[in-house]
Amino acid sequence: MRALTIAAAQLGPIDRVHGRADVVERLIGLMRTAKARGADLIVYPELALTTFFPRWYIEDPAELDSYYEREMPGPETAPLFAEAKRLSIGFHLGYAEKTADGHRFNTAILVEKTGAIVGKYRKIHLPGHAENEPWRAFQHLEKRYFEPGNLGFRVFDAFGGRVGIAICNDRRWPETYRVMGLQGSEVILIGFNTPVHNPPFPEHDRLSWHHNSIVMQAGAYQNASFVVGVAKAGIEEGVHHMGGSQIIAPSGETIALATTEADELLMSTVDLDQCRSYRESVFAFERHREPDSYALITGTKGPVDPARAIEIDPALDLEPS
Ligand code: CDT
Repeated sequence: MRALTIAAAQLGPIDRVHGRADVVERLIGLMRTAKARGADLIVYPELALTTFFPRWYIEDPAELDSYYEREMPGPETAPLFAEAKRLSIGFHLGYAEKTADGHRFNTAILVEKTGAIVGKYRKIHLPGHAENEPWRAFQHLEKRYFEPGNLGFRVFDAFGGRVGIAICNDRRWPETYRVMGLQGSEVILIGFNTPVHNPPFPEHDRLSWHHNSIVMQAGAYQNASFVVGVAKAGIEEGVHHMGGSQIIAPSGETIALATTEADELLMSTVDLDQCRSYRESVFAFERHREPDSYALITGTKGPVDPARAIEIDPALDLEPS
């Protein structure tokens, strides 16, 4: 048995008036409660330090810049690192990153119980659009405000296991999980901010919770990993963000589920050895995968017509004997 006690720290809304110091204080409060309940690791959502600013078309560069962290820890986040070290608890934190050479990423870090950063991931699948679209009730300008991540889907040996990180929209893509599964992931941490309303296709709105669960449950099962999905939830600046935070076992079963759209801690003590029975049987990749038949997965970004598909994978044109 390799036990790991995980606290998924769903956050309720963070509005523009809430400064970093207030938010960090809130995160520290949740951290203390999680520690008191025995947590080894507390997982905060995507962009956990500010409101979800991609909902606005922001023309003032100084205002836009105010949402990004230039250093981690910085002056306002240092107390979170200090408290983690004092309590001996690890954490995962999502934030907007601006690098020294001016690149902007939607980033998450993994911090060990010592307060040392042991993992960093920059969001690869950026949803939404790059230009202002005033017909929408609200914008989703991640394609304007971030570059696609350049660190790949890495895993980190930490907390007695192998930990992967993905961010929000990444959870909808099977490739995200499989690349980490192929590196032996055991726990995949996913922070998210998901508006319930989908402006181009409002008929999907009622399915937000269903889609949130099925993608993470499938990712967990198919890759023999625990998945910890953590939302920023509730009505934030007038936009309803879904909750639906959950901890999922490698069986694909949800073992802890948020019941509110506010600050809420979901606790679960998991046995990382539970990954083995799936990894050694139905998902023993080394025995059962057939990568020679997956050429289209990396050979094209979008759909192709059959003639182009054959160019990428000539097996698609073989005459059956
Ligand atoms: N933050 C994020 O990636 N949210 C998206 C919203 C839908 S796309 C406009 C998501 O996939 O949950």
